[in-house]
Amino acid sequence: MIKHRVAVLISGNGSNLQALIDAANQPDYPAQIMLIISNKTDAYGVTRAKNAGIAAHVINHKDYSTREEFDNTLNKILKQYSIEFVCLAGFMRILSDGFVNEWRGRMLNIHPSLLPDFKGAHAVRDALAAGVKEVGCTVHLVTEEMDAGEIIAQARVPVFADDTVEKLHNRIHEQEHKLYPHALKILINNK
Ligand code: 4DW
Ligand code: GAR
Repeated sequence: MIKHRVAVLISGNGSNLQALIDAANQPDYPAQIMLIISNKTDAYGVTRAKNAGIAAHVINHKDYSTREEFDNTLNKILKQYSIEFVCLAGFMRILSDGFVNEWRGRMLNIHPSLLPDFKGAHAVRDALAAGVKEVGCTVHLVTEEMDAGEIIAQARVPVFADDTVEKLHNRIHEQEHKLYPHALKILINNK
């Protein structure tokens, strides 16, 4: 079994990172998480990486004067680790066109809605406010345009009358943690 080299980019809790780490620890899963990069020093996902014995780098975007400089540092580290695929998992920095171009077709993102519905940074809140009866999550290829790349996989989640944003997002998370490893495997097997 060839295990392809994957990096996960995070900015926060990293529950999707944890799902990818756990999936990659299965001997028959076609990927190994080699590297985590966070743009936030206090992201709990960094602790998850250390607990899993996976290399973790924190690159604070405030240390760079332009997005391109930040992205170039990101790219240098990815190349140092011979990374083949990048997974954005709660990574909240917009990546420049040059970086997206370099990783076109090899970089995934997970979004907590059934794209193309509810794009943007407040998808769960917007879906709840819209009163829809069903939401979900989407794994898609990353492009210059936000939340717009080719969809790799989606999962549906019911909305209940007494749902709060937190309760609904937790129900979506449960599906995300199954969807992301499944979607990454699809991408790797299609390459
Ligand atoms: C995404 C889209 C917009 C923002 C944050 C996340 C989805 C995934 C993603 C991250 N970086 C990306 C994507 C993407 O789909 N395509 C590209 N880059 N090219 C967003 O608006 N982030 C803002 C900052 C938020 C923060 O730091 O808290 C921003 O201005 O970067
Ligand atoms: C996930 O729910 C993911 O769908 C969402 O951030 C959360 C990260 O959680 N992504 C976006 O909203 C992108 N616009 P995690 O840090 O526990 O994986």
